[in-house]
Amino acid sequence: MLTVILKKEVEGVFVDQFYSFNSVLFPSRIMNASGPLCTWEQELNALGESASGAIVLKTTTFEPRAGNDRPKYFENEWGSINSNGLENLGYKKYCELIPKLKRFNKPVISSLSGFSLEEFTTMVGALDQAGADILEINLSCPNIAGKPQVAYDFEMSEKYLHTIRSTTEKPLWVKLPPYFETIHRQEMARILLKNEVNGVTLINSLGNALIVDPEKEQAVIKPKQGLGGVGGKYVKPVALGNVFTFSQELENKIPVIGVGGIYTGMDAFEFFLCGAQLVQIGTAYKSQGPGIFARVQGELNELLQRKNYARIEDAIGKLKVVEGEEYGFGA
Ligand code: RRO
Repeated sequence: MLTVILKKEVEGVFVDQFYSFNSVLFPSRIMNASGPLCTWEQELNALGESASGAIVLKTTTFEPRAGNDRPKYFENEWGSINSNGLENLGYKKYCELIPKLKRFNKPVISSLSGFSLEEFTTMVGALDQAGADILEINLSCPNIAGKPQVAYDFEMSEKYLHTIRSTTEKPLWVKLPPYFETIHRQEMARILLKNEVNGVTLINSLGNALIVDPEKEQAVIKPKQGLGGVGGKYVKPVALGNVFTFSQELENKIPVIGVGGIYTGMDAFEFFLCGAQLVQIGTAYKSQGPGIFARVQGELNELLQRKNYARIEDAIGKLKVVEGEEYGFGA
């Protein structure tokens, strides 16, 4: 097995208008999150034509899936809830699409989730062969009834990642759910380091949450009695906390990809301050479409200029601790 060696000094370097991560060149640090508007060929082409720094595909499964019953998506001013249920074309179809997506000259990141370890390894082998630049192992889909998220089972996560790592030389990212205890973040960071993963995407939606319509006195989505994964503004502080702790625990050996509540350049900046090297946009991309990537990039550039940062690298991981009493009682 060839181990992709991550050296702090080569990660995130800006080379000829591209950022290099895992020896893969990204035209921007801002891209779509796996989930919204990245299932069908037309949506993937639109991402290719947009300013998104990569084309991240909807999590694929072994077999094609129609997903859960509708209505399975709802959005309000604070964010979204989904119970998509892994609606996707199945990995064989994505293996056909990936070579075509290479014409856009940006990384093609294939997200996948197996219902068994064998399904994972078969798909990893095929998507690697098809030309995916990075494989994002989704251990955190919250919406399959009776299938708990693998990432909340540390023993199983370790077993899965160990085996998957030995089946491919391609960069492996792992998509994780939010963790709420420091010790859980530390334990998962240890597993990621031990199994030589190359990126960690934080966070998936906040699982098994509920949004209620008080007028109709009912849940806003249908599957699983209305329970689903929440994203958007609702989850940004949870995402930032996870990004911050994981960045510290991983000591820059594994880049963190931040996701959860990015609507503006300022939101993206907060993720970079907390240690994210790259960021992804989910809920806001779904409601605003592919134009969002250029807008957020433009806002970030303006913000950096206003704050006298020559480049975003200078702000990454630079979150300060509070000194004095600026945020004390009465502030
Ligand atoms: O398809 C989904 O229901 C879904 C997935 Br795979 C995921 O990873 N996260 C999410 O919020 N929804």
